[in-house]
Amino acid sequence: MLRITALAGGIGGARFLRGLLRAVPDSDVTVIGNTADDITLHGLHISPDLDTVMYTLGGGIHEGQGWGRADETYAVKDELAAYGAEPQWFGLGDRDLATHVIRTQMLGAGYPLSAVTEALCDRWQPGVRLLPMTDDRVETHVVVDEGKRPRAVHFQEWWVRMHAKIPAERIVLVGVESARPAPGVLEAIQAADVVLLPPSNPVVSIGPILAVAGVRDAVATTGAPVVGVSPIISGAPVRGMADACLTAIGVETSAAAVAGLYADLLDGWLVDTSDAGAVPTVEALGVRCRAVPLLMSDV
Ligand code: FO1
Repeated sequence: MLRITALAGGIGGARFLRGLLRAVPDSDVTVIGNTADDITLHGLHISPDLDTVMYTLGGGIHEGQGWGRADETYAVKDELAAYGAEPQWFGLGDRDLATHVIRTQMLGAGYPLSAVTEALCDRWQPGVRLLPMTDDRVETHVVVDEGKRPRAVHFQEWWVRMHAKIPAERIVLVGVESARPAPGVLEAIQAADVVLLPPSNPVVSIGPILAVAGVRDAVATTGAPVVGVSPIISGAPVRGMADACLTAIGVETSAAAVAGLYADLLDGWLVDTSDAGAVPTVEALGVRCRAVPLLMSDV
């Protein structure tokens, strides 16, 4: 039984994992999910990246969006808007709300996020063990300067309301200094036969997971091969706004530059055939590199 451990964020990571499970159906896959996108809205704790993995692998995802539920309705959202409840820029569907109600109830009863995630996955049966990177609170905030003076906004506001159009002066992982890996996270990396970095956002998805104490070291010292898949194809993100995030940390938006972010961890890096020119650059980092078709158009 091949033991695979993958660090994953949202849409790109979830879609890659869906293909992975088809490609190696009899493997034992553990997914360490990003929780720095988490946000509390209308009193509810929302975990976008965990939910995208859970819904995508569990068969409930809104396929076109890559987040939220299929066959969704927005009656509650409309009612909240009728009351003038803010914010209105984050679309919470009626079906999706049930997930956040359960999560908030269980967190309020004292269960850690890892136990909550296990309970939610008991319904969805995603076919992987989904672990939050930490049970502690970590939130990505973005410092933007809209002319008056710099201010920090939650990542979701920058991503969803501002469409990452206002440059991020800085991206800050609030709380990461005191965050500990969730139960099973380090063990899953150390016990893996292979560790994968799917094509998730390197700055706001994979980055926060690696920033949790002990995780980067565990990946760096695991005996298993560590292989990553470029989220950048032909110099651009496939979807999402990883380019705006990479620019914020002064990194070029290219398959080779992202490999450079993980060079100390990687044994292998896959770039798209359109980026075959990057292979020598990546191999010069001491990372084996192959150019293969990376664009995921179906399962
Ligand atoms: N993304 C949007 O662009 N607009 C939304 O209104 C929105 C709502 C939303 C609700 C629940 C959820 O789990 C995710 C949601 N997302 C929305 C996506 C979210 O911003 C991203 O999935 C991640 O945080 C970035 O990968």
